[in-house]
Amino acid sequence: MNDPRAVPQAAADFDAVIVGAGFAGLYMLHRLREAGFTARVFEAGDGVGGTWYWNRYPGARCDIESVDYSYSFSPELEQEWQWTERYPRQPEILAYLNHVADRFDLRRDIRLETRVTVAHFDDAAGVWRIETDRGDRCTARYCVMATGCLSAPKVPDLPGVERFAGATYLTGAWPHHEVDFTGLRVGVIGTGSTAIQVIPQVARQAKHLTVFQRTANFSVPARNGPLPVAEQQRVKAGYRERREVSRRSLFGIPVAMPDAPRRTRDIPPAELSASLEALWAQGGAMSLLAAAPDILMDPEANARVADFVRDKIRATVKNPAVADLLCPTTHPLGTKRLCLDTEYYETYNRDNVTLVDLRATPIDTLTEHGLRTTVQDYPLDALIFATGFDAMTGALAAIDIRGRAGHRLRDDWADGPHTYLGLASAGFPNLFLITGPQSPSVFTNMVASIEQHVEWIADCLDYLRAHRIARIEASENAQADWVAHTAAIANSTLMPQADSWYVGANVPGKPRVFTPYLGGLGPYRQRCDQVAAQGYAGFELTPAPITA
Ligand code: NA7
Repeated sequence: MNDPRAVPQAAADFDAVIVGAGFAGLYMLHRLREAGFTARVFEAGDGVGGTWYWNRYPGARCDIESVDYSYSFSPELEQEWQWTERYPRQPEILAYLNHVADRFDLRRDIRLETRVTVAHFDDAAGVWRIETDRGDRCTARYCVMATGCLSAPKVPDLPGVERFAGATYLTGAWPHHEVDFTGLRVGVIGTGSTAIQVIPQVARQAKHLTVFQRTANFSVPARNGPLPVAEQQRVKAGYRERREVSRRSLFGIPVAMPDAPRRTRDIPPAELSASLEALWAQGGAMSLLAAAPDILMDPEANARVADFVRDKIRATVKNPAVADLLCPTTHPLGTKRLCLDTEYYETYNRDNVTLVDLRATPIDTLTEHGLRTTVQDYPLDALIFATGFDAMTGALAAIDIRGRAGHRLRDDWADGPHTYLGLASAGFPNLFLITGPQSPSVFTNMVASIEQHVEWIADCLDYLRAHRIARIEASENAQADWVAHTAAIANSTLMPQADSWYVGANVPGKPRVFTPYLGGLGPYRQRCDQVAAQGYAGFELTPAPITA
């Protein structure tokens, strides 16, 4: 007898369309093909790599160590690839991803220079209808958004920008050729993670560099350097265990979850200072955060570490007035992304670098010859916008996504994203998000989070095929509970206090919602596994009709 709940399932061009060919899209394609599904990837860039394709600015580097910021799914890949530095540079990560595309023969299913503009769910046929800016039209049973969390760059709407006669650069869409700033007067707008990488590099080349700072940020030295072969071999010998610790950890790095975290206020001041000094000397942002386990919960704990970093800034920057400006005062440490740098603060000791405080003297306009604040003209030959991204939702909002009964994702999310586990959204059957809003994503090593999502999605599609399920859709109730749970965790921390891109504060008009899931990758993985083990609890599954 036919199941009365059964829904149509017309033939489709592909089992899945995947949007984006960065870390997420490449692995999703590989995993689906391995499981016997057909898939097509559409990628806007003319090469694979996602974030690492676009962000080619000088100094671009990952803030997670190379040996961890890499795929774990293939032990052979793990063993054969050689990293050269503790923290990988953009060209090296891009080369790695190109190697992955070749090694797993992924390119034949990837269409480059093709941006997905439309993804509509056809209720009657039970397929997604996809359109691209090249006029492609195709259907797929599933649509997987591998669009990235930081992939929609944001240029501020500054008056006079069209008048500026010099060259302008956007860090998130950097030219593919080398840019030479030798002999030029260069301006950088922004002092986030990106600017903190770009500024020391450009300062070495430019005749003069003017940094326009609106908000000072906390930054920790990377202590980057070559990765000795012996050290890499040691990691490779113990990779399985290292990866396992990362998979169960809070941040997706090989630091085990503490059994009974100590409160910072219980740590004697001398012991805390000694451990902070040691971590500062060793370098790395995540480990500094781990030094005070309640740093994101307890204002007093936070202040102790923040004071330590401010003291370091003052000890490094020779001009006390400049040092003062560089000391963050607007937010607790870690509530904006804690930056990782190489000689960032030292750069302000150079004679050819000027720091401008945009809070005291805001930008008035760009002119033909430079930038004018409310008090002064700064002549510039080139201007770099290191002004960030419409994070977490920007790339999804740029696509016309419509689900069941014409639901528009943009409308449904007008008051902030609504997802179940950051993987799916009610009203959008057979649509999956990789590292979507309300998943751990940017609060972890992205590659570890991507692998967890990709594997969960691939297993899910396998289950649906085996059980002849035509549609999977997040239930409204499960979604509401998940959104509330995500918000409750965020609100129990200091995180929402900062005007960060985590809350969308950097995009005028964006609803203020704390978007990443802060419960940690390990616990989140357990929850996702539990959902799957319970036959996809919290999802509505609709069978396909039995055909003779
Ligand atoms: P961020 O962290 O969003 O930083 C952007 C910077 O640009 C930040 O200092 C902003 O100041 C500044 N900004 C943005 N708009 C303006 C205007 N209109 N005027 C002056 N200054 C402005 O982006 P990043 O690219 O550095 O880093 C994003 C993530 O990529 C990073 O966290 C890593 O995860 C990788 P504000 O703080 O808003 O006052």
